[in-house]
Amino acid sequence: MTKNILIINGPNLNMLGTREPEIYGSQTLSDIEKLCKAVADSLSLNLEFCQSNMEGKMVQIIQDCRDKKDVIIINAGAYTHTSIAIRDALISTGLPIIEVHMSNVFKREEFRHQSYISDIAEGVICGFGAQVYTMALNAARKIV
Ligand code: DHK
Repeated sequence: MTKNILIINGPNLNMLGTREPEIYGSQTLSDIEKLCKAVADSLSLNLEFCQSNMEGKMVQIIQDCRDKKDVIIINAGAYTHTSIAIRDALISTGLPIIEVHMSNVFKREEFRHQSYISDIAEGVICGFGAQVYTMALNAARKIV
């Protein structure tokens, strides 16, 4: 049966393309979505791709994954480093989680080294730009 994957993006990731391109590259979120859809198709995965700047909206989207998705891939943006609510929502789904970051957060400010998601994730991929999303899709294919 086809597996269902959610890729959820947090705050400011809608600004990709113009936002600090030296860190995040020049691709827009829509470019990345198209790339992910193509890779998901090639892996026979059913993909939903979304973004929100709002923590509560992200919590709701994550809660709604229960019994509907098989893996959640999340780039929670800055909420990675602050949000116990998103952590608790991810745990409540009981689903495998893959955490991604486009930048290598460990080469950056110390506050980005802390994550409320890493210790509940199957794995963490960071530092390879837009490719982290396609790497995560390949990893998702292997764990479900
Ligand atoms: C994206 C963000 O918006 C930051 O707040 C994180 C992450 C890093 C990324 O690298 O994709 O610290």
